[in-house]
Amino acid sequence: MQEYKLFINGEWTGSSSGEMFDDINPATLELIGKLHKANEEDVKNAVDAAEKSFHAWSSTPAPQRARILFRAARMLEERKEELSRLMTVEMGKVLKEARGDVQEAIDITYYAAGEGRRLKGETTPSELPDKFCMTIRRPIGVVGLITPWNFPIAIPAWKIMPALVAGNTLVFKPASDTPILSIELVNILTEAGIPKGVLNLVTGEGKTVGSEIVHNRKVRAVSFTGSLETGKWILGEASRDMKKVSLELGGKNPIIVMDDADLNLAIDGIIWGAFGTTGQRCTAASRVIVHEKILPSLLEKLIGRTKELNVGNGLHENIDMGPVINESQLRKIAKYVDIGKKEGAKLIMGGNIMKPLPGYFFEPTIFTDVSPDMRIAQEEIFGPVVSLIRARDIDEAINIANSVEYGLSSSIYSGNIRNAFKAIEKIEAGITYINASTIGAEIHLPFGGIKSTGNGTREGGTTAIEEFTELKTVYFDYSGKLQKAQIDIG
Ligand code: UN1
Repeated sequence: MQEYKLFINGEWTGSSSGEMFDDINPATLELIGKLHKANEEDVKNAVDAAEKSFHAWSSTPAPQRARILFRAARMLEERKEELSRLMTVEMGKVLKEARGDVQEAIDITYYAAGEGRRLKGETTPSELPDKFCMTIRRPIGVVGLITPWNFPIAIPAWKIMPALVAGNTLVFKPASDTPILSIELVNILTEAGIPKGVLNLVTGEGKTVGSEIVHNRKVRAVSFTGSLETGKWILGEASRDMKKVSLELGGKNPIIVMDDADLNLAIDGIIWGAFGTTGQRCTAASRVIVHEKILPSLLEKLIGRTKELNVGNGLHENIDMGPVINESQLRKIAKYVDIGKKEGAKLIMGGNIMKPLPGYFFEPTIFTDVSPDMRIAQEEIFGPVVSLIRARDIDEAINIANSVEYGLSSSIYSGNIRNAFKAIEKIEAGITYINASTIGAEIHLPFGGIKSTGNGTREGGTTAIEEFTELKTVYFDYSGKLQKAQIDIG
């Protein structure tokens, strides 16, 4: 069985505890690798290595840093199919989606590399003569990255690539359910030429590895994608040291379907948003808010289409929906189905763990008669469960959409421009799709949410550069005399 070590200061290193943990294929329950379990001491070593390498890396011209990323992007492209297969084996998502995940990593790597020749600040006039004003971008320093398992290579790449091109050095903790893909990513970046100490990888538990990253005084920023509960804890702890924190947390994303919608198009979007990636996206469509006039016909079509979904091992090309990631997620989903039934929602399809299959499979599940305040309509389930909620008109639909604590993605299906613009303006979310599902964000646009979904940062696009840089304001006075702003004028 292959063993995977930690990557500290350019060396693959055994953990100081000597402990290991297993990486399991969620579709077959086969062991696919053994990982070294880092402890606090390992993280300290990784942070020290990142700190030592910061001066040289941040002094390297950004276009030169970017050349390494361009090389890494080409290597990712060459290895796309192999990495995609590995992803399906390690994480369970179907092969087509795994290819999309790797493609997203390729795209963000090229995009971030392009930023090496931009990293723009701005220039502006001064209120005084012979004085020049501008802003420049500086790296933050040692940055801690903590990533989830649902996008095993795309989300690490969203964070790593902009952080590197901006000149930061990194301590990266991947999710314990999908560490091997992260190790492959680190291998690629190292082979592409990232110098030793600049990118360090520590695998292990949140309560030791994650906690040390969050508490270590030398770490100046933490970027985390994961649960609301962990995000709140990180924000509380890290802010005591005034660390810069960026959080991408949960979602309870609605699709509104109005009575003037193209119903077949809406059904396509619901199926894709609710059951794509087995519902395990923070952008997953877990609520469908339907105009009451079309509810019966929508339901009939939705049931028909859901019945056609093939659930199984995502390595087979005919499979539409793979397993969930692990046993505790499986139990959590089953628990929410029970909660929904007890709350009085009507379970009309699915609701069960698929026992005959060896892996962690759950049936595509549909609830109707869901009222907006039920727990299944409020809390993130992160599985293939969708709740249908009735609405009388657009205003009620938008009120229901906004009645949750999250605000990541949202969608409306309607042929009416007024409905679409109302949704654009009034839905409380970081992302709104018109006549498209809630998932499938493109990497060159800002990604993130409002309310409990995050703390205001956005990943993707140039906003990712903002996440990983500090602005410095520069005043350059070439008058040769003391000039007093706000005093010498006016
Ligand atoms: C996530 O689920 O954490 O838009 C991010 C999407 C993906 C990103 C999801 N590209 O669905």
